[in-house]
Amino acid sequence: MDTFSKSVEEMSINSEEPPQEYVVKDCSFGSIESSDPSPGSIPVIDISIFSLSTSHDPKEVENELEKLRSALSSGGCFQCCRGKKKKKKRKKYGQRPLDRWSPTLDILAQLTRFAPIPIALYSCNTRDTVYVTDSIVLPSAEMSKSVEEMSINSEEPPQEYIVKDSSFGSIQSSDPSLGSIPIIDINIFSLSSSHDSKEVDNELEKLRSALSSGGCFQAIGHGIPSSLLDKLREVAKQFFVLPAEEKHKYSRAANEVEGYGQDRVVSEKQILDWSSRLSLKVFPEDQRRLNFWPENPSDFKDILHEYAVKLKGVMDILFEAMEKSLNLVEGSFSSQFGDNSLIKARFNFYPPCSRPDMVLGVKAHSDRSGTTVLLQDDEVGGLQIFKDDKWINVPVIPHALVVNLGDQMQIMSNGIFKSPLHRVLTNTDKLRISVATFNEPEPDKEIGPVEQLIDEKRPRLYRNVKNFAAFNYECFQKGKVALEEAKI
Ligand SMILES: O=C(O)CCC(=O)C(=O)O
Repeated sequence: MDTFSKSVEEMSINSEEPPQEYVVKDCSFGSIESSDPSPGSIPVIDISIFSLSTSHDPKEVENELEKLRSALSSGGCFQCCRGKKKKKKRKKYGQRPLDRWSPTLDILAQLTRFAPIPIALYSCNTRDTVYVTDSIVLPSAEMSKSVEEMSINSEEPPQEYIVKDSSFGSIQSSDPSLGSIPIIDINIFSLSSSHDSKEVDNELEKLRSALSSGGCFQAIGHGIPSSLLDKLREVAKQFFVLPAEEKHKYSRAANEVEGYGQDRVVSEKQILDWSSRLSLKVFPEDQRRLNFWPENPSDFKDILHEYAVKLKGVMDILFEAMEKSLNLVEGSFSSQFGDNSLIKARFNFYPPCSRPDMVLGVKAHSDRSGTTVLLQDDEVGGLQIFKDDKWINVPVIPHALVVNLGDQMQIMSNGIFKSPLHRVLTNTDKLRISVATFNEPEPDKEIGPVEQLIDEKRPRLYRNVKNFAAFNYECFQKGKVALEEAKI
């Protein structure tokens, strides 16, 4: 249509009557005239009060926090200002250029670092109005403290950390029997090893059995030098014990996964983990966001890089062995990950906690990855795997790597391999460090059960899924389990 192809700018300049296509006929949200013109329906909040560097009294901060909570949980929208409005003539809030607001926006990002929903900042039509696309869970006064701070002051964990009940048994319900997690010498699977085929077959059978029962084993003979593993734990510890301001240089933004921070809050009922984390993408190498890689300690980057390269080799050996253990065609699993599969590292820091009977370092979960390889603390245990309906301690073997499968391998193996539930306990006097690395397929690749593993006796259990990470996140927010939702 002729008029339709004109731009709104053109029509406006000529003061033309808007064509039919622009005319709002009816709307389930009320007519255009039915708006409330009263000013003040959109709250104005002075967010400078939340800045760490201000010296407002706690009552003032609490009032403004309450105003913020109320604004976001009613309209989901507010206008922010910074400091008290001065009497003398100055520009209105809404007319400042957005770049002058960036410190304000930083404060807001800090404040809402628990928010799962990206905060959209609109600078054109709504001018500097900060608009939150959905209700967010705001940190209570206690929640905004880090677990490190609370641990140093031996504070009682706030309610948000207390595990109330669990369908998988209470915190105390663990079985301390050691040795139930198999130990596998993966050197036997490497091409350069000179083991006879009987030995290889025995170890492959052990691998198949471990992965199809508990979904977890401890790998020895992986070839990564013990000195490198020790250094990795050491730089992790050096980073986490830095002052808060230093660590906050690497803080994860509200809508991001990478960076330093605590548990991401995605639902109001979520029980928080007594741990801090630093999450970094290590492969593909060109997707590394080095601004999140700590400068301090100075050898952090090199040590992580060296570990990651060696670990990639270990993961390749594991894929091949897993395929062989099920008599699959070579590449049945690995090809589903793609040439640019992801490896993400998560450094976990668990400070001592005064209530290990009521608080978990990490709540029970299965990993959404394909395969997870975990370097445990060399002294302090805490990791437990849910196997045969009970929680089993994973013993500390200082230079072994704990391998546990993730949900995507359970799907690819058509349910033969298991992605185990696991959790981490806290303790009263020792801090614990671990480094988990997650291998995931390229997000655009569709994954699904390997055809060779589908037959009449074992029909296809799962449908094909693309971008499992996003699917998993969506399910979690709705209180659903991704593996269940992927079932046919
Ligand atoms: O710290 C551990 O032992 C386990 C960590 C873990 O489960 C995770 O990072 O997902």
